[in-house]
Amino acid sequence: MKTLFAFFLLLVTCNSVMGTIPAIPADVYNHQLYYTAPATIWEETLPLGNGRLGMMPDGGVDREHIVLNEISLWSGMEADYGNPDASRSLPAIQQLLFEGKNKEAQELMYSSFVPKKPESGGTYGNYQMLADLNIDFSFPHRRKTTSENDTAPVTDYRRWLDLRDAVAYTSFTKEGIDYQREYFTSRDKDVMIIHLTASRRRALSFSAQLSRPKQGVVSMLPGIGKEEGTLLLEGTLDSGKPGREGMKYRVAMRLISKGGKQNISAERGITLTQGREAWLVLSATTSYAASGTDFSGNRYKEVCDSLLNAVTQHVQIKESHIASHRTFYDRVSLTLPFTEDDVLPTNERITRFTERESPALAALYYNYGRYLFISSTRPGSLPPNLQGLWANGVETPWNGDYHTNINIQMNHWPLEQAGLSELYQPLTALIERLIPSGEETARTFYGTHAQGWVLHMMTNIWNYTAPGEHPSWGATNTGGAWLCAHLWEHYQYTQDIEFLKRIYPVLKGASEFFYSTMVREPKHGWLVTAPTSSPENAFFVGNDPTPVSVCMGPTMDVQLLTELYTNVIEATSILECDADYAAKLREALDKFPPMQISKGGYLQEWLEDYKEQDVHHRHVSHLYGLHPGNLISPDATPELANACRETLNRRGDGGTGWSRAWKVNFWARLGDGDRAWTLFKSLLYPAVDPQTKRHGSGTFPNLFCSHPPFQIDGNYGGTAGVGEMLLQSHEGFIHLLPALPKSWHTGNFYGMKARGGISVDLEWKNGKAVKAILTATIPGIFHVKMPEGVIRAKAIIDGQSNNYTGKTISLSLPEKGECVLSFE
Ligand code: FUC
Repeated sequence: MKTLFAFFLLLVTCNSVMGTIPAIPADVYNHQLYYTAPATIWEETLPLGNGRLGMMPDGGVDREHIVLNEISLWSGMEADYGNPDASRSLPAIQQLLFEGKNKEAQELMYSSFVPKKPESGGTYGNYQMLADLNIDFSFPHRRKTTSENDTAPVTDYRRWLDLRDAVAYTSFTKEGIDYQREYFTSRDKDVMIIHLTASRRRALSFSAQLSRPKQGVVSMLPGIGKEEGTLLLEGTLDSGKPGREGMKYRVAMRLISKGGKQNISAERGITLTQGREAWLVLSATTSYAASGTDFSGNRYKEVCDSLLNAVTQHVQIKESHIASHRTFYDRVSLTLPFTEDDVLPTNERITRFTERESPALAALYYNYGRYLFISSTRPGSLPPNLQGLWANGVETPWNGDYHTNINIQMNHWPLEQAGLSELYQPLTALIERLIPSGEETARTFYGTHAQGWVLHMMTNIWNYTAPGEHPSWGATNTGGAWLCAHLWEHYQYTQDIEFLKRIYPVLKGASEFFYSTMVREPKHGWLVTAPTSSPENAFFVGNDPTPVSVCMGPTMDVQLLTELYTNVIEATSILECDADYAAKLREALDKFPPMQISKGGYLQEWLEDYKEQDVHHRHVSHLYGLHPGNLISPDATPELANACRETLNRRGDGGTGWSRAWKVNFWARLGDGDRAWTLFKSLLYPAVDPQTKRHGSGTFPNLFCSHPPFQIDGNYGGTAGVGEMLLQSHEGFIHLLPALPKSWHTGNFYGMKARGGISVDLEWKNGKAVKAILTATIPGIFHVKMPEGVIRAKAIIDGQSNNYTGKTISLSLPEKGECVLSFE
């Protein structure tokens, strides 16, 4: 422990930022969460994960409680939700909408346009925690007592999470003995490890038990010969359908120790008496078949055993784990101005942030967002759900599912820019798996003329695509269209033609659904979606005091489908196919409604200038075109951009966690860095009320975003927001420092990616870009907007130098070609 501490101090004193504030320590605080006491709530514990397995240790001294997760552990099962009443009632619903009778249309939907069975509970299922691991310690010269009676003082307590290494630690001293625990979830060996040490012989004694609030049976497998025994926790979740078994899971734990005496029993778990060093090794599997991995039948048991065996032979796998994590984590770096508050424990840093500026907290948040993403998914796994990978109960809020009217999308916003491109695979695979179900839903809900596939506003691992059970929020049917924007984005960043070929049928199928089902509204003859809703917001029709949500052609649908059609058209031209279909889409696009500005000066959310029920509503769906879409910008559409500003001012700077995160991105796209920073501060507002301990919107002590409750989308949205403040590339050019807050006056980043296949490093001083290095991953011509405040730029490519003074710098780069840009 002492050595580790010394190393830590060395890092603190050696690093300084760009030489500007030498007295202030340093880069280590950009990559570390740390605390001086054990966690008292789960949202203070430290998340670890390898994209499939997760654990969150609380660092308790007498009892360590660790919640374990496995990303595919869901109750429920695949089921048929097709409701034939839906397509039969569709013409009547549309007619009511044409007549302005939205309330009547919504009522008719309640009785007909709903899934055959209610999707919450039942077969829809929910994401569940895997298990609780409790480790009870006894310390030398004392019998194990309750913590109240145990008066031996604990000194030098510290627990921390190193984001660079993806390893968490707890260390403390008790009765002159140093104890240290080290936790990590190995990426390459696919196991969870807890490494425990004591500085004195025979000082380490504990008993480790596995349990689960329900559906968990503990048993043990005795070791053979010298091999240690294995503790097992197994169970079968509810399928939601009587007589059908749900998903099976198995957790296995083994102890390897140096010194001491081991014992294992189903009743007492695994115990170690008077040891000095020990490793608890855990693995888990479920019977869910993801991406070709066959865990059906008993195969999952074999997989679990072989994993454990592999590890018992190689307990020292920390180094390879760190190396593997760093291949992702080290791709990007960000440094922002430090202040003296940055050395505080993370919980105090968050509290202090309400009083004083601390730009480096944004760098930590950005790094934490990248860390969480790397930890919560990986190719072959599932995408991060509403809580990423981490859930601490068997009933997870909103079923811990994949909401598709903002949440799963926001989860993926930071990904490409942060250079984690291959982590798109789980989302891509999830979308592809949804298609057969989405085709079925298209036909049963919208009629036999409906082509392609549709996904409404939520899904799960069981390929759910039907509308939600309450049409007021469940009618939105552009979830799939929005996900297609992500597939397109991946293509834009990577320019990978093979990927485009693979996803073209997905995009085309999504567009075919809308092409075959959109209708002409009677007033202007515009082509619109009907019925649908603007996610979760409600409005009043005329003087009717009843709020209603069901409508035709809300602005968000128009924007999403404009992009979807445009992307399909572009794909047909790149892939040289389907020219006739592209021509039809072009014709349809001409009949879409325009984006409208309301009489109040804000961007209109619906086709009509309805009064909304809640002016502060968390969803700001109609600004999709500003972010993450690319239909509105201060340069290209100044009037619409201004209307967006009015909308945001009216909505206010509060909202749920993810809503605040989205607003950071909106203001970054509007080029207002200081306002984006204000919203970031609102996102970081301490979520736990110090007096009542109740949870509000903002950020928990472990930097998890609070909706409330914990929802990870806000973390990913906020991470994307920090990126958007520093680098944008959605308008056909690279925009350096598009929304720099005044307090971020000096800093640097490297490794951020821009669309077109390019990597960007940048250094800035006193609010002005100084030097950039652009590296092309594929050859091309890249346009860079002259950064704010810069008069002249010099570009050096391959020893050749060129000077620029205009508005844009155009660079032709070969593959791996590098350009060094200096700015004056
Ligand atoms: C959306 C939001 C809610 C919540 C839920 C999981 O429907 O409107 O605020 O985030 O997803």
